[in-house]
Amino acid sequence: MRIIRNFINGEFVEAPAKRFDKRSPTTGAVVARVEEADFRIVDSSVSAARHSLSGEWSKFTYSQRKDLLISVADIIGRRTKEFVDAEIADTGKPYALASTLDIPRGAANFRAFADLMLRAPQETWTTETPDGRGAINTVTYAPKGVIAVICPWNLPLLLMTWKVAPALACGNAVVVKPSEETPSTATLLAEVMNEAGIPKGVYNVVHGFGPNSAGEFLTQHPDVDAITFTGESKTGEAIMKSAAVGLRDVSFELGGKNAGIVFADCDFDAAVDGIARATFLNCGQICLGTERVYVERPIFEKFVAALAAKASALKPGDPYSEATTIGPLISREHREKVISYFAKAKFEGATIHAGGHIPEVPLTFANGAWIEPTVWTGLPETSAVIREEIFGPCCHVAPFDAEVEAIARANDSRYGLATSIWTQDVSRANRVARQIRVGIAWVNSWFLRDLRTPFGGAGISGIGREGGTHSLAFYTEMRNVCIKL
Ligand code: NAD
Ligand code: 6OD
Repeated sequence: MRIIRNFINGEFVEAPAKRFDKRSPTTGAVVARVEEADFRIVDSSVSAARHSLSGEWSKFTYSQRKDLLISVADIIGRRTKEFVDAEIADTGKPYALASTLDIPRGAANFRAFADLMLRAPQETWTTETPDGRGAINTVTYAPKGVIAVICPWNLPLLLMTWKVAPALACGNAVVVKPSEETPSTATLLAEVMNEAGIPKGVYNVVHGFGPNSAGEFLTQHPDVDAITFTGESKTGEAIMKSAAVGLRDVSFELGGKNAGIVFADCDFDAAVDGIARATFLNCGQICLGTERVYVERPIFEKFVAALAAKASALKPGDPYSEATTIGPLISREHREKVISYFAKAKFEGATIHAGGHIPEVPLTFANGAWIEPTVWTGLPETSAVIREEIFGPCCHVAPFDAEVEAIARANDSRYGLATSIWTQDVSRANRVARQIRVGIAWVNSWFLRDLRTPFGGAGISGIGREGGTHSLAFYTEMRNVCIKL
């Protein structure tokens, strides 16, 4: 049995006292035993990170840090197969997805942020003074210190490296707490860090759960300077309470209940493909995914039928088979949550156009967390299915008659992460995009990412923005140096 260990100060530490099982979402079988970090282990990871900040790491120039991060990207590239296998073991996602999205984006994150400090905006201001001599102001960027990186399970390597890469580029040290569901790729990345020559203590990994476990021990640790977190909005509230003690900075990427808006003048096939991708990719477990779709009435029925056909065509199965186009949910526990929304939709009288059940799968997969991709219509906007984040491969589709109505319905949510708008009228696209209260509005696309842009959410979908030089605001302490002449 594979044993997954905590990684502290450049070494894997043995801590067999408390272990938990990691089960495969495809078969339900135990695939690894994970050593859970107690407070003492978390404390030593934070000490190691703190210590590294005054060692050789602090002497690296920006260019040297850049070279190291490029090496990390190169090694992930060279070891892609290992990373893909690890991600599949933890999540069950199809090979085609892990090998084209998760792992390449993990490497791309290091490339995108490697030269962040070399691109930091340079500001100089001359200030008038009564004696006429004046002063010169410059802005410098110092590392923030020890950063806690708390990660979810849906895109494990992608989302973790999206935070670790800028943190290291800015000269910080990190302690990563991957999700208890996906401990493998953060652990594999530890090997890569050593291989690339990242100094000891700069990258640490602790395993465990949230409350009363590694997550809470880390976020409550007084020597952590800042917390970057991706996960549920409710968990964000708990972490914010921990961060309040000692007034630590937070950056939060949280849940979504994203609306797709499809106008009758759209490229119909592209819109159906796009909304299907936004709803079903990664078995619907993407925060940016679309669980509410509003379609202009003239094409409503045709659109629902086409989307339902896409849903029904998805094939669950062996992640390594080319025929497999949808994986399982992350766990049986998460499936219970998703199924509870299926029951609510049925109870409230939804029309089910596709899915709605646990699918028939071969015996080998009978204990996995499989679920049918599902499309509903006919629910009132007050329905829990339309208001709450489900995080499964399902959406409700409703007709609309006017642009203002579509905007109002899209905005009728406490979440505010993303939207995707489908129309061939560029003026309308621009007008609508500007009125939807979200962090990112895609037009005729979805999850098309440029890593230089600000990424984050409005409302309960997040706090702050990361991406490109916007990441400097969180990962550095900006300092104004004022020199009186
Ligand atoms: P989660 O909030 O349950 O857990 C995320 C991480 O937080 C895990 O590592 C968990 O162990 C830890 N944690 C839980 N409670 C904690 C506590 N009290 N203190 C410290 N750590 C704690 O989220 P999840 O189920 O892993 O992921 C799915 C959620 O993440 C969805 O809501 C999804 O929308 C959201 N998400 C958002 C984004 C984004 O960019 N906005 C990206 C991916 C996922
Ligand atoms: O693409 C990204 O940088 C990002 N943070 C994606 C988030 C996906 C949510 O599941």
